[in-house]
Amino acid sequence: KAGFSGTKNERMFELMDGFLKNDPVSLQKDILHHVEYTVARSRFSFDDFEAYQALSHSVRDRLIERWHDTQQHFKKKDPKRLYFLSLEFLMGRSLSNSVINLGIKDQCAEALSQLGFEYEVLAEQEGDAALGNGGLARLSACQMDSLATLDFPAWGYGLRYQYGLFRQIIIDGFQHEQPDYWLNFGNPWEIERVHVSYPVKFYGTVKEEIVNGKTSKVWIPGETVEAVAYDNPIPGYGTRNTINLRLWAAKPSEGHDIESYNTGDYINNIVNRQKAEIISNVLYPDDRSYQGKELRLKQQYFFVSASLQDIIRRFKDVHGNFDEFPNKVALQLNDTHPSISVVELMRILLDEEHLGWKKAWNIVRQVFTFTTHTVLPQALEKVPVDLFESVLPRHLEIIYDINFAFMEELKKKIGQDYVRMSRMSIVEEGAVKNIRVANLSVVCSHTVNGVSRAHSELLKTRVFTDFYELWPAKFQYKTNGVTQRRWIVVSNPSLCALISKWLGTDSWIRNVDYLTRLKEHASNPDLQHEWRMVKKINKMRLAEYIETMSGVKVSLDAMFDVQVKRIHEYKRQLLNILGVIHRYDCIKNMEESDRRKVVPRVCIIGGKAPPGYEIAKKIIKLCHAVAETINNDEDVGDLLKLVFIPDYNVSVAELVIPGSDLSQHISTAGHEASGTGSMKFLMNGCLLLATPDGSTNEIIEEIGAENMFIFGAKINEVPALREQESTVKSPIQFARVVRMVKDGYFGYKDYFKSLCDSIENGKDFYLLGSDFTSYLEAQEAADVAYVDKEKWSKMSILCTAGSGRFSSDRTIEDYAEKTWGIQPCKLPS
Ligand code: AZC
Repeated sequence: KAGFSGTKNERMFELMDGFLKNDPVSLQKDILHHVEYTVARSRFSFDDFEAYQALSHSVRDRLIERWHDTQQHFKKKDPKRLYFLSLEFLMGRSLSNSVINLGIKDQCAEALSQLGFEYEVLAEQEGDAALGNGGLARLSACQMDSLATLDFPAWGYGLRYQYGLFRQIIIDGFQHEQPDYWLNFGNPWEIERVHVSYPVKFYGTVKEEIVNGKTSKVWIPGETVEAVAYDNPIPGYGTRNTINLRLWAAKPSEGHDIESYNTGDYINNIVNRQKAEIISNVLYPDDRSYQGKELRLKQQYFFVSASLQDIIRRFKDVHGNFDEFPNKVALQLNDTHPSISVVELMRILLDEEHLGWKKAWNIVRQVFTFTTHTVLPQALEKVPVDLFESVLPRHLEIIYDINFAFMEELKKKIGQDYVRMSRMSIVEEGAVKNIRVANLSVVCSHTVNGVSRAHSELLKTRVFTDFYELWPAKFQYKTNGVTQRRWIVVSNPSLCALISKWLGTDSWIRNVDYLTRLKEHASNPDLQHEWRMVKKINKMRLAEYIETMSGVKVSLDAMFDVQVKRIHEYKRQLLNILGVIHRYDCIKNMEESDRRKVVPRVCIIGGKAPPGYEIAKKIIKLCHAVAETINNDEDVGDLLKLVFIPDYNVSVAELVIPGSDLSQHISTAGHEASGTGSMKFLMNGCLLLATPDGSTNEIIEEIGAENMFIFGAKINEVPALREQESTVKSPIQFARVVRMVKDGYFGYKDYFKSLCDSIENGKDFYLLGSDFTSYLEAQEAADVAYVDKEKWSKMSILCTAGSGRFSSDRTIEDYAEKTWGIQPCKLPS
């Protein structure tokens, strides 16, 4: 431009015409540009999907600008960074979330409408990024949103699976799994970084070498695989800060076994090379049992090794030695899955940086923090020593050394208590020798977090008792939270508008404490009326969806009673179904005059069963069998419907949760570490019918038991009840409904036999029988409350008003302060 006299950088910025603009016309230009040049369709003819792609690229361009500035800013300020290591992230859709966080939804909608497209229709085109199983993985996604929004200098690291969580299809009531090849139609939200790649080694042998007069270990790998970075920008809300989720994909390594090419079998060698990609191919679809799988161990090490190389490279760009490492780096272990990273960091510091044991160990113990998400013993990972030795021979040596040092330390503290020492050892002796990954994580982390207060108590008293006695200060908890951006603003726009109207501000989207002010209006008939209207809109959407998916027409006057989550015995979907059978049985046996008093219900169940979990799959089939009977029974009509929503995932949740009146969180007390579904329902003003498990106790504190329907044994009552279980007869109603299933009332008599056996007297581990009576009472209380519209509306408003404590913003602030020691690092606006 004439008269230009700035620096080269300024000149370039000027040539770019500054930052992209967000007015509808600029957006239109960008969309058309991407239609033509990125999607390569004619601007005169493109369909909804192509418009979605072009829109996404336009939004992504804006994310990239912010991403660059954020990274530049972090680089300049060099704050302590948090690295969030997780094998699973359940991100769902990105478009709807990005336009909200960038504050450009309305502009996009306007731009599109002038081009003849509807924003909502385009947003529906996007498939879910389902790189995770359930609660743990969705929690990671919510926490990334909060980290970005609160301006924390954070990075997420994970695996870029080619196949996400399987798609559930239902044929004749049975679950079938179909691969989720989610990248089939491209993924506009990721940026492939071909120049960011690291070699990851496996197998081979370890030998000793003399380096600078000292003996050093050298690992000669048997296989090398390349990890290539794919970056996924995560925008904050109401800030320009945009952080990164870096996912690794496995590619054959250039240096891979060159020798073998000289053998002449060219084609076969290429095929073998290609096998490297298997590592990041597929997500394990059961997050509770994966003992002893070689591929699983390789996945874990692969993503951890690449991440640490990346983190250390970034650190070394600025720092000449490792003294500052603990002041600049916090490494968060999301469950035990990334825990091999403690050993990998030790290996790097010892064998590559030659720091010496004491110094290396001192660093490792200052940087790692560990959060566990379960109490189920089968989810505490163990890896057979043989497997470890073959895949990661040097790491096994280091684990033995860590364990030796730990045992020595222990001996000094507790004396020669060998029984206790063997319980705490990282190496489990026995017929098959195992590495106890949970023990490794506890020993090497400076803080161990539970995900609710109750969970933390269980960790102290049942799971890690010995460790708690040894290091009480290490044990903390951070009650989980979910992001109100996705779970209200994105998924429930009508409620979002209503809340902002009544609060006179939308500040609650960033500062959720504002929500409590809704309490003042909870009894206001005008708000109550508008609140019910919003619920009705959402119920209509859900009813339409149900009809499309299952062909069942449901009445909007009925109470929508929902249980959606992974299917597991401890979550007790079976209790729910038996409750529905009881309700059905009662209606069938009623006089016509009494039927008029029944509160109509639509019972909705959804969730995936792990493919190898037989009982869980039977529960799904039972749900369909019972639904078939009930939904076709003219005696019952609209008084009761049962529907199963197939392929439950994040985007289905966004539809289901806002449309629910009541939601069930009915795990056997002491089994749900926290539960986060309950928090999403709470935010959307759905009443909870729940057991006092996980975070429920904290929800009770916040909104009062009188605004919920709580039932069932308490955590500390469960062990005794289990012991008595075989001697106490289960209630008569329970025996009756189980008998109906057993006798083949719903068909498939033989198929359901083992399911019924699993809850028979003496075998009812999850205490369905023992909790059944109080469950029915809670359901009755919900019926009574539902009839009183004013009361119900007030309770519903109080749920939303009390949900602020369960925002992931609160959780993340707590982690930042008490666990990670990080500070916000905000881009100037
Ligand atoms: C889940 C817990 O089951 C759930 O209670 C918790 O709310 C959630 O994590 C987030 O902390 N756990 C998992 O999804 N998976 C494992 C392996 O625990």
